[in-house]
Amino acid sequence: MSESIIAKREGRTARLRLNRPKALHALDLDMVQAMTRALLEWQRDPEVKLILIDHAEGRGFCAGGDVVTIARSSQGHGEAGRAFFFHEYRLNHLMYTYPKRGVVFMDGITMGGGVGISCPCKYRIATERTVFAMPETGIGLFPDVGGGRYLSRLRGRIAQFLALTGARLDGAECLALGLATHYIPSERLEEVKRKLIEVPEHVEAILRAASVEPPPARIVGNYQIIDRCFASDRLEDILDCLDADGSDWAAKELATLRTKSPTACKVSLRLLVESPLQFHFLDEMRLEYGIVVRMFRHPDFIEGVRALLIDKDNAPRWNPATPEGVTDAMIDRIFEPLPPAEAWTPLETQ
Ligand code: QUE
Repeated sequence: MSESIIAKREGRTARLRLNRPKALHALDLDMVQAMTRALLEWQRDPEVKLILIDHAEGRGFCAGGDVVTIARSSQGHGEAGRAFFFHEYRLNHLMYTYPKRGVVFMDGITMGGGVGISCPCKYRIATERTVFAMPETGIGLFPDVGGGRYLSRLRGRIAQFLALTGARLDGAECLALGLATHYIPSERLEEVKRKLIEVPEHVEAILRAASVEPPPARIVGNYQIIDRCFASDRLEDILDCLDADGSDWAAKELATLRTKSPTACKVSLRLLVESPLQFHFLDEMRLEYGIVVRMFRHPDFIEGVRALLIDKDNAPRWNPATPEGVTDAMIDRIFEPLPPAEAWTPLETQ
């Protein structure tokens, strides 16, 4: 049993605590499998009324997936990458279709894989420490773990903005966008968790009573410019619009976008066109898995992880280096369905 997940029944509440503090609780394959095993057991247990998800002592909540290990192994046969994403997406799908209510405490950094285990929960708690982002285009990936679905359901063109720039949202912004359901000061969380464990049936009343009015959500003031500059599904149009805008905001976002992988940006834009056409979450996961199998062996992923997480020089050399260098045919190939024998499938034991 993995120590990096603490899975424990506490009365009629079942608790999953992420416990890999030295990697900001980033998910590795062991953690994904430990969470899956626990959830499958609790699904069958009529005594379990509520799932509580949080992180153990120290900074949280979950920085993403264990991309350093995957990037290192992807230069070989790539089996470790395939296995990780396959099982991570199975966990995401299990949570999305789970028959019991979940409460997640996004009390700190909640990025990538952390978003994938938060968004399926019915109750999503933001605090003054929440930092929510899908930053994958910075390492040559795209907003996966269901990101295509969660982002594309947000208002206006927020999805394109968040997916391309990897912009960080605070707790108040998460609440305004509906990514969080409650805003609770972090100093109240211990008491809230204690009450949830005491009377899980009262989850809604407990969360409502502990919620406070958040500070103003800054992103609301940028809705108009986001909708205008990110209106197109073509990366080149978005860059042109930001360039022509002339505002400080647009200049800053343009500079950010230029640091991202052009291939990953185009893949993300295409995903946000395709995701709303996916009927079931299962279809979304199958689509994303096909893409990620191509992307985690693309040189941009290995280079992005090197530049941002290993060498930390923040100077990735993308290939192709410019949006014009990434053709529609290249993106088409990344979106081709996998052969049936290699395709993603959900857990069968539900
Ligand atoms: C994009 C990502 C990740 C990221 C940075 C990105 C990601 C991830 C981490 C991360 C951060 C700190 C750690 C760690 C991992 O950073 O998925 O182990 O200590 O896990 O731009 O997708």
